[in-house]
Amino acid sequence: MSALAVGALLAGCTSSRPNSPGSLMGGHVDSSTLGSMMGGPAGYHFPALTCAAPVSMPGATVTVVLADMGMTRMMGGDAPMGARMRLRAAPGAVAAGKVSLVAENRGWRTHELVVLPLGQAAAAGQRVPGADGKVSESGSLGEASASCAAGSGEGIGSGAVGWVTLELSPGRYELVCNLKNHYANGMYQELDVR
Ligand SMILES: [Cu+2]
Repeated sequence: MSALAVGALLAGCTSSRPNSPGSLMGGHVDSSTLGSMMGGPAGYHFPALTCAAPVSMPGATVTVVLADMGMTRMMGGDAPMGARMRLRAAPGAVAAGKVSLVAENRGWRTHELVVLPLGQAAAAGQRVPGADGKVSESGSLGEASASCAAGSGEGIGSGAVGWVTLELSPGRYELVCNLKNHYANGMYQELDVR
């Protein structure tokens, strides 16, 4: 292997770590970082948000952007395998205690945010969905799946925001969207709590 190829591999390695620990402070995401979180001008649409989470929420705030490359708000939550969709959380690491997760659905389909424990040897994205296109939610610590409201519901509609405040112990967690085929289509990211 040439030195050039090694350099390219190393560069690829360092630039493909979306789960590397971020700042322990704050969770605000401005529009410029939103673009990079979503991978740049890759065809993702950003419909305007129709509501917002409470201005002041307990503990550290993690902003989770849910997005897809759908074409219309009438698509609902079901997605075929291979549909392009993403879940991006920032910061990727927070202090233990109260953690407020704010899930912004910037996609055209319905999405949700579920917080699952991540085992010592596991990595985000390794869960195997069942025949229903969903992964097991065993051990779930909570979810934001209501439109313009806290806690669980019928899913976060396109352009809506859902939020939840959880008490998280130090450890590794996996943020997932568990609507049919969404996990397999890439809607997961590790969250580290210290
Ligand atoms: Cu989803």
